[in-house]
Order: sequence, then C-alpha cells, then structure tokens
Amino acid sequence: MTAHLLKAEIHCHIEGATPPSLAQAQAAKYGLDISHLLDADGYEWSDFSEFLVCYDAVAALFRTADDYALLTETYLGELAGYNTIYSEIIVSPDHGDRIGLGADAYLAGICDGIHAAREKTGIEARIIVTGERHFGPDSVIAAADYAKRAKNPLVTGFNMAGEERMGRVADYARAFDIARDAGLGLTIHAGEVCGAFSVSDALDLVHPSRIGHGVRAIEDPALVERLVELGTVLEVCPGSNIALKVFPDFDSHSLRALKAAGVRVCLNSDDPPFFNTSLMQEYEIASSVMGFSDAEINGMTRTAIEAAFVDEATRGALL
Ligand code: ES4
Ligand code: ZN
Repeated sequence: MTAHLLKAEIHCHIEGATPPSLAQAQAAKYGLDISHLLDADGYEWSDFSEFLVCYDAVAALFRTADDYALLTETYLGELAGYNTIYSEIIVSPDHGDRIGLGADAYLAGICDGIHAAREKTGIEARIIVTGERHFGPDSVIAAADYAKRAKNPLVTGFNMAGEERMGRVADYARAFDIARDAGLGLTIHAGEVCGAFSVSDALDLVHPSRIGHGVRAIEDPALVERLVELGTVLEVCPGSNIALKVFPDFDSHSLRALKAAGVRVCLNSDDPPFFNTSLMQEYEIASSVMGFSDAEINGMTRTAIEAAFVDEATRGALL
C-alpha cells in the first residue's frame, strides 16, 4: 500500500494528463466528435507514432486559457488527493500556437491552474517548457526562445519531447544552449524509443542534469557507469514504457537494475490516461510488482525533489 506515502513527479505532459471524461466534455463544448480517439478502455492508438498523433488530437480540444486552467487544476487536484506534494508539468507552447490560442495565453492558463490547485490543496508545481522533436529543430529553438522571453517565475526548465527517431541530438543542441543561458534546468527525452546511443548523445551535447526515461541506457554498461558518476537523474515512467512496448512487462523493466547499479531514479506518470496509469498506480506497481520497499520508494520521491528545478528555499521546504 503506497497511498499514505508522500509522492512527487517531475515528468508529466499536461495534455497527456487529460482524463477521457474531460476530453469528452471538451469535445462537447466545441461540437466535435472524438469517437475515433476513444474506445471502452481509453485512448485508442497502437504504436508510438500513433500515440503522438492521438496526443496532438487531444491537445486540440483545449482552446482557451480557461480550458488549460481547468486541465491543470484537474490534474494537480488528483495528484494532491493521494499525497503528492510536487509536480513538474511539461508544456509545449507549440500546442498553444497550433490551436490559435498563442503561447502567452496557453502559459497563463496553466499558471492559473497551478495557483488554483496550490490554494486548494497546497501542492507545489513548476513548468518545463518543451520543444517537440517531430516539429523540427526550428520549432524547438523557438520553444527555447519563448521559455527565455517568458521570464515566468513558474517556468524553471526546458525539455525536448516527441519523436526520438527524428534527427540527431546535435540538430537540437542550439535550443538547449539558449535555455541554459537563460538559467533554465535542462532535461531531454532520450533512451525511450531509441537505444543507449541516444542517451550518450544527450549527455555529450546537452549536459542535462536529468534525462526523460533513459531506461534503455541499460543496454550499455559503460553508459550506466557514466550516469552513476555524473549523478544524472532518470525520470522513469514504467507504465508508459510497458504501454509503448519498450519492455514486454514490469519484470523485464530496467528500473530495478538501474537503481541497483547506483543510478539516481524517480517515478513518473508521463501521459497517465494514455497509458492507463496514474502516479498512484506507478507507486503501487513499484511496490507490489517491482518489489521496492517503502524506504526505497521514499528514496525515489526524495530524488525527484532533489532533482527538481526549484529554488533552494522551496526544495528545502519539500524535503
Ligand atoms: C511523450 Cl511518452 C512520450 N515520449 C516522447 N514525447 C512525448 N510527448 C508526450 N508523451
Ligand atoms: Zn515524456
């Protein structure tokens, strides 16, 4: 039972946190039919590429700042309901632009949701602006420029998500240079769909303090050792990895071996309803399926907070 444990996550995509019931309500609000996106079990997709298309279609159901405030408050309210004290939300200004809302209103809505949730529940949250790799290097650079320009106190990090098989990390390194110069924390999706080389490239070219997923680093023992030496934190999302068939089942997932090797790891939900999971379920699976003790699970929560992109006063209050 992990319901009573304090929890934290540092890797959840805001549109990916849309409960199917909210997607349906949004579709009704805008007179849209989304039956092709949903079946009785939830969102319908069959591989990573289809997942990304489904994700973009769900994102297009949020069209105003208030829509994004509602989504953010819904997500954080659920987390707070099972003792989550901190979340880092991955947001993509491109999705705001694509629906005609614009990045400023997109970000303002998400900030409103964070403030409302904090007032009601006390949960602390920060925002990681992300570029989407499959939208191309120029759009990822534009996202970094936006994160820098926004000068929003809740925006504390920069990420790159999306199609990992598109281009090489070198094509996107400039975006991370911009974000680093702006003082933002850096993390990057790597070693999820692609193998260990993708994580090595990220370490060489981006120098991030954290990696999104990184679980396929296990394929290269020298790389695992490098992660240990650097103290890089892996934002591990086990349910996402199983849903996307990165590993066939939880028994073969690399989390146990990575942690045993001394890699710093934490638990995250990624796009919870898309992967039929929740942060609560990730903690439960770590406990009852993967066999981690409560002390080990508390250690992973602590790692998330240690790696969080927050000021030291906030980190101290959370630890
Ligand atoms: C994502 Cl699971 C995953 N991987 C890469 N990019 C993403 N965007 C949203 N979910
Ligand atoms: Zn992700």
